Formats: sequence, C-alpha cells, structure tokens
Amino acid sequence: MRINSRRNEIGIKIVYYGPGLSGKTTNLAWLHQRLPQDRKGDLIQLDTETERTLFFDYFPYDLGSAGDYTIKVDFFTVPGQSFYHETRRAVLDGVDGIVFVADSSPEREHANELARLDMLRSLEGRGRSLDDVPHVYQWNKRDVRQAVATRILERVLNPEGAPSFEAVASSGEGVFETQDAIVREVLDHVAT
Ligand SMILES: Nc1nc2c(ncn2[C@@H]2O[C@H](COP(=O)(O)OP(=O)(O)OP(=O)(O)O)[C@@H](O)[C@H]2O)c(=O)[nH]1
Ligand SMILES: [Mg+2]
Repeated sequence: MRINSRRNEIGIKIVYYGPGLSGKTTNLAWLHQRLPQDRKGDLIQLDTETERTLFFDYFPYDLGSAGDYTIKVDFFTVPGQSFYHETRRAVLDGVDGIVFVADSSPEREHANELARLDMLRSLEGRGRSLDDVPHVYQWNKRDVRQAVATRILERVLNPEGAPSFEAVASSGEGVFETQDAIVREVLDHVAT
C-alpha cells in the first residue's frame, strides 16, 4: 500500500494468482476492456508468442475517492507456468490483495493445489500469510465438461472460507464481481 499524503492518494496492488492457463490474463483483459476509458491506463502484456504470460500483465485504474483520498489500483497477473517461480515471487512483493484464479477442469485439480502452496510459500518468505493478506477465490472455467464441484474446490483450496465466485472469464461472467469483491476486501482491511 502506498499512501501519499501530499497528493492525498492511496495506491493499492492487486495480483491475480493461479496455475498456468487458469484464466488470469483473460480476467485482466476483460476488465481492461470494460472499465471506463478516462480512468484506466494502458494494458501492458508481457507474453510469449503463444500468449502465455512471460512476466506479468498490468494496468492502472483510478477507482475514485474515499473521504479526502483518491484511490489508485494497480492490477497485475503472475505467469502461471511452474518455471516462472521467481517472477511470481517478485510480482507478489508488496501485494495488498490477491485473487486466486482456480481452473475448474478436473485435470487441473493438482495444479490448483500446487499453485496455492507456491503462493503460501512466497508469502511466508516475506513474513506474510493469508491471515493478513485480503484475498478472494475465483472458480473459473465453470463451463468445462465435468467441472470439479465447487464444494470440492472450497474444501481443498479455501479452508479459510474467504469469499469466492464462480466465473467463465472467457465470456466475462463473474469477472467484475470478483474484482469488486477484492477491492472491497482490501479497503475494509485498510479501514480496520
Ligand atoms: N472454457 C474456458 N476457457 C477459458 C476461460 N477463461 C479463460 N479461458 C481460456 O483459457 C486459456 C488460458 O487463458 P489465460 O487467461 O491466458 O490464462 P493465464 O492464467 O493467464 O495463463 P498463464 O499466463 O500461462 O499463467 C485461453 O485460451 C482462454 O481463452 C473459461 O472460463 N472457460
Ligand atoms: Mg497469463
């Protein structure tokens, strides 16, 4: 969190985290397309020729004001492919809120768990944990065949009972609700 009292500005950093191909970039691209033109900066996508995220995706957004302060949000995604571990750690640095985008495909159950463990370890490495980082889960790809039951995703990935949302990011379903929820979680956290 960056607080600039001279400019009456609060900056918050939100990271979309999750296994490879779970739909993190799709979430950010959809949000960027729909948010009002005059309040967003360019979407920066650093990806490979096959559109896998290489470093991160990013765009800044003016959320509006709270009291005397204006709130600026920086949205990031991490690269999900396992060998980009160090990049994920770097992107998580200074995070204020996390959206964990899980893939509902049955063959990705293990990948979801590994990604969550990787995230916990990276937070731990900085003396942080999910207890003190506001976060929400997105059960994405609800449209796939034999999607894993949300009851199971909740039990395995969300034992802490954080807010969670079903989504089909490729058609925008659930994307805005997820974003709205994480921003609210972060602002509630600041206020307490
Ligand atoms: N069926 C289905 N496909 C989706 C959904 N959301 C995203 N996809 C597709 O899944 C693929 C991967 O999406 P990305 O957004 O690039 O995934 P990512 O999590 O950014 O992947 P990495 O950058 O490699 O970590 C793309 O072909 C998307 O169109 C969804 O809800 N349902
Ligand atoms: Mg990506």
